[in-house]
Amino acid sequence: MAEVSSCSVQIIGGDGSFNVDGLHHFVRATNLPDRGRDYAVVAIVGPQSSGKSTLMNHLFDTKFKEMDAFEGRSQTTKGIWIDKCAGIEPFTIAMDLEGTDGCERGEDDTAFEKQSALFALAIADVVVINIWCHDIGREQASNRPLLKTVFQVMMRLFSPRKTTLLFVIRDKTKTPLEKLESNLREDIKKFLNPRDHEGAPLSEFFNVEVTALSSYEEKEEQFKEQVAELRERFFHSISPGLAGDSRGVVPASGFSLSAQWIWKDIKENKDLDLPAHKVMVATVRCEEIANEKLHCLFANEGWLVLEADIQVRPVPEFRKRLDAVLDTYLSEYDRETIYFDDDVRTVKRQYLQSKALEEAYKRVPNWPAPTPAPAPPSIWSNLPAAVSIAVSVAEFVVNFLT
Ligand SMILES: Nc1nc2c(ncn2[C@@H]2O[C@H](COP(=O)(O)OP(=O)(O)OP(=O)(O)O)[C@@H](O)[C@H]2O)c(=O)[nH]1
Ligand SMILES: [Mg+2]
Repeated sequence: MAEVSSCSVQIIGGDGSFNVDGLHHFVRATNLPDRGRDYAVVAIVGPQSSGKSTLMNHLFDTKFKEMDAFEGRSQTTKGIWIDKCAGIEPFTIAMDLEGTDGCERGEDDTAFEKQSALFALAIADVVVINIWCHDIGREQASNRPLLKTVFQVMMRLFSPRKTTLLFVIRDKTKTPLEKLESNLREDIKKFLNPRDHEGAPLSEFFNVEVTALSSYEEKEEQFKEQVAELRERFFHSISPGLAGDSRGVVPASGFSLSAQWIWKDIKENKDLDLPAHKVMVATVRCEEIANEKLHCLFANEGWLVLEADIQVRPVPEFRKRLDAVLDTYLSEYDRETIYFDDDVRTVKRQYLQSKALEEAYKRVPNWPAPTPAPAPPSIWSNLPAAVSIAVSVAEFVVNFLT
């Protein structure tokens, strides 16, 4: 069962269930929809009990649950949790994942770790890969299955943008960072199949960054200083910065929907086509916003006065006054949909316009029958082929779900 705490929210339970209410609660509490494209997501993956939650909490002042060292080493984070990074601009969402290789799930049950790694890669701008320093360059290291998972699932992801993989090496030794970094890059190469993505280099899909931290348990002061330095890199991360480019980012008001659909596809073992997802999200959100505007329009004082007037006498310039009210809501629609796909928002704008006129004619029986309001142009004729396929899939999914 999904849990919600006052600070952080478990959006995916250990059983793979999606906590829709919890995510809505988080989105509302943080005013996320107002951020437009001005937000970033940072996720952390890594072996169980490797200090992931501890690092996130120190980096971002989040409140993820950490293991109590005096209780012994066992699984602490279950499923996937999110929290707001405190004091970081732009608005940044921290995502804490269940550790990999935990004995709780057993050696053969790697389904959840693959699914959650894919989710992190699909949603986050920066994926922190938390690894032990002593594992670098070792054949039987605990980071092996993790790296294998990350690069395997990457093949199922079609993303229009580069994600940043930030390797954080924990409990660094005296070995210089340059040396560790080159060993790590050698390790990574072993997981890349030269035929994957037609042999394109890793750098085409990811920005790879490497950093190292002293042990929190042995050298707490140094750890804190280094974490403070690392934190600096998350300021203005999207302009452009650590988070890379913002191509393909879903506007913040579509984040919740997007996360749910991506998780659903992952659970159903589908390849993830993020550009198509973006269009699906745009279709649903633009239509929701258009319907909200319709609702507001017919509750608007200007419209109500006009509607009352025309019931008793002819109103000169009725259409002009109706258009003035409608324009207010069209402008609001334009503002609220600005970051969504242009083709989709144009189609849904025409839908808003024609629905508004249709409804106005229905409510004003004395009004001479107008030439019928133009039917909303077929999405098919307005959109490029790839987009229209995605829109129709979206509409199918929406119809199916509702
Ligand atoms: N050696 C060492 N231990 C650490 C470090 N940071 C945290 N720990 C300890 O590691 C234990 C696990 O910490 P968590 O932050 O809960 O680890 P986690 O990776 O989130 O664990 P799971 O959520 O169960 O996967 C705690 O006892 C921490 O105090 C570190 O830098 N080095
Ligand atoms: Mg944890």
